[in-house]
Amino acid sequence: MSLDLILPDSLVKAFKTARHVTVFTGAGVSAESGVPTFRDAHTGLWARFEPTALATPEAFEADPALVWGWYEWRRSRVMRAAPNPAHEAIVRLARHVPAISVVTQNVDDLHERAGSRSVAHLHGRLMQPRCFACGTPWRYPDGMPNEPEDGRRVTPPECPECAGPIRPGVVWFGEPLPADEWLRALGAAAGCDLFITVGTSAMVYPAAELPRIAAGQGARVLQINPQATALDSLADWNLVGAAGVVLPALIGAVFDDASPTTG
Ligand code: BV8
Ligand code: ZN
Repeated sequence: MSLDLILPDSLVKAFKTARHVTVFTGAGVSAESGVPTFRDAHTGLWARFEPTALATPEAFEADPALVWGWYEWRRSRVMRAAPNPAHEAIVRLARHVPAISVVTQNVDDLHERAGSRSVAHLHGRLMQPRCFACGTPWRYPDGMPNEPEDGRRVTPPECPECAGPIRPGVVWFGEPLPADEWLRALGAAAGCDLFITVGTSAMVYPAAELPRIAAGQGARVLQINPQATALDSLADWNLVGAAGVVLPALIGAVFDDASPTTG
């Protein structure tokens, strides 16, 4: 579906004069790929659990099969998904600006599958599991996990080094962010002159600090989200709509670089 966007001149100018653009994404950017947003991911077996309660080391210790099952269900959805026009538009944007940084809260690999390079994953990567006890990296067997629609408990595999349980390569609540990725994200927020926040409710910290750090450093802030968020008042521009529709139309309109889907 193509969208004829009426863009404020100030926004077009901000894009055309940008030296360094930082794109900050959340679950909403993967929603149109069929990957449930964090709030939508607790259906079926997990419906009676708060996602912020499930995504904790305590929940994994209390019931490893429940939590591992949840992540196998989410991994099966991510592996069946494909990047959408929002992911692709971010790749195209990189061609039109001197410098771009992509910082995501998403644990899926759709930015990379679309072609984005050196994406900072603040909350880890679903595809990089490791041992809960000794930290030894582990590799999933090839092939798609075949998880029932409503999910099921799955006993975590055993670590070949210490026989401890394998855990998903994500950052759980109460756990620190990976220092190198966080430092890269801080640099991207502090060093950009245009900060684009796409598809995030900006409720989880310290990630949600990044838009404020960017604005505090004088960057202009563009928000793309179909719903209101805590960033509405911080943003210089709020484009209300789905990322997979608004982003390609925006890049098409500003840089006359229409994607195959908006031609
Ligand atoms: C830590 C990985 C310390 C796992 C995730 C300050 C204040 C208050 C609380 C805290 C604070 N500092 C720390 C905390 C505690 C906590 C926190 O923030 N709690 C919240 C709930 C208040 N933070 C932590 O625990 C962090 N760690 O602080 O450690 C420490 C330091 C040193 C030593 C020891 C400890 C770790 C946080 C990371 C948790 N892991 N993910 C997993 O995925 O299972 S967070 C997870 O939830 C996601 O990664 C993401 O960050 C968040 C979900 O948010 P969104 O991505 O925005 O998704 P959501 O569903 O909320 O919204 C979707 C949005 O998209 C909506 O706005 C919707 O309108 C929009 N949308 C929908 N469709 C579309 C769309 N937009 C565009 N297009 C569409 N089509
Ligand atoms: Zn181990």
